[in-house]
Amino acid sequence: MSDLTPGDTIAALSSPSGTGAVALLRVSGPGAHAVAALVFRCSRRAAGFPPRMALLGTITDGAGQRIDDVLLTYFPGPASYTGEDTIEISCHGGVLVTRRVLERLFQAGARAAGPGEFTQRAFLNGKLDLTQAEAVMDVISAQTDRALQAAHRQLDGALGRTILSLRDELVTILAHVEAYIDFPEEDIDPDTGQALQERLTDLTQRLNTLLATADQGRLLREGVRTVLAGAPNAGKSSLLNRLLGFERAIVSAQPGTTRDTIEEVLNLQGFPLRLIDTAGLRQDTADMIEQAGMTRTQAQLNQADLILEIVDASLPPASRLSLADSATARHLLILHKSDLPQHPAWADVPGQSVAVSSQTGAGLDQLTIRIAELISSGGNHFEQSGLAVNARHSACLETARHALLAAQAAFASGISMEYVALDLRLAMEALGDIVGRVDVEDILGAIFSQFCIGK
Ligand SMILES: Nc1nc2c(ncn2[C@@H]2O[C@H](COP(=O)(O)OP(=O)(O)OP(=O)(O)O)[C@@H](O)[C@H]2O)c(=O)[nH]1
Ligand SMILES: [Mg+2]
Repeated sequence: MSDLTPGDTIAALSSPSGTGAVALLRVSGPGAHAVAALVFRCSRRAAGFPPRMALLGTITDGAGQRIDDVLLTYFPGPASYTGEDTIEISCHGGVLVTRRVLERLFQAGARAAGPGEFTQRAFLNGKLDLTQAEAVMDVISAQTDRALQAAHRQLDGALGRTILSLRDELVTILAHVEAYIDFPEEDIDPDTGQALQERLTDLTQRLNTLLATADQGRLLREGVRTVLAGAPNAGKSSLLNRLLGFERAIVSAQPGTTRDTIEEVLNLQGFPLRLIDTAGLRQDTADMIEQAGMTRTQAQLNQADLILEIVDASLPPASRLSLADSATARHLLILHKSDLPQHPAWADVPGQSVAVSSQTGAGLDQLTIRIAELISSGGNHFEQSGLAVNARHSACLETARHALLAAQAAFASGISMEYVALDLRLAMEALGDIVGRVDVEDILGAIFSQFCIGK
């Protein structure tokens, strides 16, 4: 049927499976054009497939019978998303019709694409660096404007450029160090030594600044795990409903109403807040289901980024939350039911607190501001650069930082420069891993361009 090498050309449904007005299918690889020629009929076909022009036509089966009327666009490589010849087909968005079109593409010689394979090819063909490839998924999964902006900055290559500039600096330093290895008889004069140390310190500082954005990056990508916790009847579910703006959880005057955890996402000033309502915590229940609920509450507290501790401030303080296991989470005390007279014992509780009424809505604006402040704390570096590294970048940056510190220590101790160079190379590799580019040629190029060997 087709003379294509199997496996070279991939095809997949790029829009969600299910029913919709239109579905988009993509084919990428050296055989894309041939696949299109085989399956597509159109009155203008005699003119071939003009690049980047949508053609209205028909996908036909092997016997020439119509499968669907579609729009087909041909993107010759390298000016395509993957860098390869690509065709995009917009067909009707039915489950059966998309399946038939896809089957026809396979019949014509394409194979089913694996997850992320189009973007992987874009990376392998140098259209994107690794951070940009990751940002594609960040854009798709962004839930708030702030998360989307951060993803777009990374997709534009901002993080990749920052990493490469750090790496370039490292290459230059390494080139100097290598020169001393090549000419060991020449001692490093104190000024040069001092300058090298300063450059290493500065570089470490820049790594630290990037590493400090990891927290914001995680909160933007995964959402802020915000746990509403407190004694039964404190009004946790009422506050959840109030914040969401609809009646998500059951509210009742009976303590122990919420048994299971309930999770909903809220956009709070651009931060995706994963609000988690929990079963109220109390000592004296014999109810097995309520106890199971409380175990879940504790598990949620242990994983929380932010704990909103809710108390009924019209009553005297009873037992407060024990937050020993959640030491890393930010914490805010909510003096709830502020529409009722406050019990005097709450007047001077230590720590941050906000008075709120879910019944009247009083204090909600203040609560929103305080939550945003708590989430943004430590986010200065993110605000300044708009960059937010993910867990993978963070691990590579940590490796680079350790290697740089080791290089500095080796340099200060006066042992052979070979050891310094070894650590610098490790740091360089770790940075290269972030963007997916590791190249020894870089060092050689820097050595020969900066040093005159005949001198
Ligand atoms: N006056 C007043 N009553 C409130 C307020 N918020 C909640 N309540 C009442 O407090 C009671 C308990 O509310 P819930 O939201 O179910 O409390 P909860 O903390 O989720 O309770 P459990 O799920 O049992 O742990 C209900 O009778 C609510 O109407 C408030 O702001 N002011
Ligand atoms: Mg509840």
